[in-house]
Amino acid sequence: MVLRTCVRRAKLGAMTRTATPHLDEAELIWQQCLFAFEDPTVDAGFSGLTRTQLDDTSWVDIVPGWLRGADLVFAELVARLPWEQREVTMYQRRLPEPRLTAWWTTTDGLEPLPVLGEARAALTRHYSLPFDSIGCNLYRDGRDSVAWHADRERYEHEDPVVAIISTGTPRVLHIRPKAGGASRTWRLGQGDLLVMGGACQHDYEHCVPKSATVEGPRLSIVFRHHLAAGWVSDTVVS
Ligand SMILES: O=C(O)CCC(=O)C(=O)O
Repeated sequence: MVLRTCVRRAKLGAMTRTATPHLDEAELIWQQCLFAFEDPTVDAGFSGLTRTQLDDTSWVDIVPGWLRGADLVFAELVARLPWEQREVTMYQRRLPEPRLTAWWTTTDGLEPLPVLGEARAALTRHYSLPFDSIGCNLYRDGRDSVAWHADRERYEHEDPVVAIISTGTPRVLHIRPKAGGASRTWRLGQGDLLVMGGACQHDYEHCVPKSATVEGPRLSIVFRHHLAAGWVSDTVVS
């Protein structure tokens, strides 16, 4: 109960912090509540991993609860990252993206939190790929979303692997074949890991839809590889 109250208060403080450029409420509450949390860590052994083959060449890995201490990571990242409001191209118009984003690559120095370094190292080992960028997405409530799209690094890499950790309020993520056909749905909760691989970014698209029933914020942490040298931060929505 103490933990839940601390997280809720830190979330509220953090979400309104734009008006308080100095010592904000989230930071104060946070310092008072640190004792209530376990240190965040990831399961470097990927126990509980299940792979779903979407077809012969595309797959999705899921590890429930891969990030432990996800509440703490959520509150720290909401409070500390330099959130930006980007624009997206939709229906040939530039519109505010319905979520906030913050980016990190290895060229920026240390990861925003040590556990993100741990996660990056574990993913790099497990998938034998140099994960070198972290994109964080803050869905403030159910009105925020990301529309159907495939990630742009498919233009650069044959089979990019994209790993997503979810924190905060659970949301669904859909994946559907670009050629048409049924979509698959995963409900991603606290600390769950979803990894898209194989030809997924070429042959499938994914989205986090708006939801009339979701009230709380969700923060996703997306790891990508081979991007530090030339990151393209725009999202094109189909
Ligand atoms: O937030 C998510 O789970 C998905 C993020 C995503 O698809 C993207 O940023 O390209």
